[in-house]
Amino acid sequence: MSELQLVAEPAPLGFTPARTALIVIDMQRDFLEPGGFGETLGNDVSLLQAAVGPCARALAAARAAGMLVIHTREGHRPDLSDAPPAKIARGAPSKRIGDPGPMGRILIRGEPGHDIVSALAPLPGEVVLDKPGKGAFHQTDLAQILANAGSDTLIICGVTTEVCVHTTIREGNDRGYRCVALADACASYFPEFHRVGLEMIKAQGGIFGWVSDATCFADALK
Ligand code: C5J
Repeated sequence: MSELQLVAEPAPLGFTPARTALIVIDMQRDFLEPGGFGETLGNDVSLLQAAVGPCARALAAARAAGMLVIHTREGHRPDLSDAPPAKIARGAPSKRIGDPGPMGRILIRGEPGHDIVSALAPLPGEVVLDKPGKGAFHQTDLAQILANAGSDTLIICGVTTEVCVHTTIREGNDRGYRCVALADACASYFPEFHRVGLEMIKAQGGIFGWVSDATCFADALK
């Protein structure tokens, strides 16, 4: 497939599907469902539901186009050996990382809460990347996977806009990728942070990326 045009801000972006990856960030029960990490921090997790439908739309379009699809999950080893003490100790959550909760231990790999929500379950053959930090490049093999695939453009969606989505886009931009956030397929516990987070990406002529949405992405691939 040759170069396609994506409607985006601050400017349209040409992209080649064979050199583009869709990265779905942390659409896990721990962030989206009651009783998980997000709720222990005092958040209204229902606010993240808005991103599920648009993420599904983006996934369907990318899959139909045969694009590289990557799902990330934030979480830690059961023995917490990869969890920085400063991360575990942070704030005053109702439960800390590793504590037992209704969906198993909070933010621990292999527990039910660590799973991706069923509506966005990875298909066999799709990359599922476990990351201990906020960014998808930190302590993962994402850079190698993208290099092997010849990717130059990253279409990014998931949660939360101003934390794991932003960290991944900022580092992806520094590593030379053209990074696009799909606005409606991202969400935050803080609607204002979501709005301003998207503004930050595309300000100053696209200081570290582009902003589009799931419908524009799907339309570009039709
Ligand atoms: C957070 C994330 N918010 N996936 N993680 O801690 O954005």
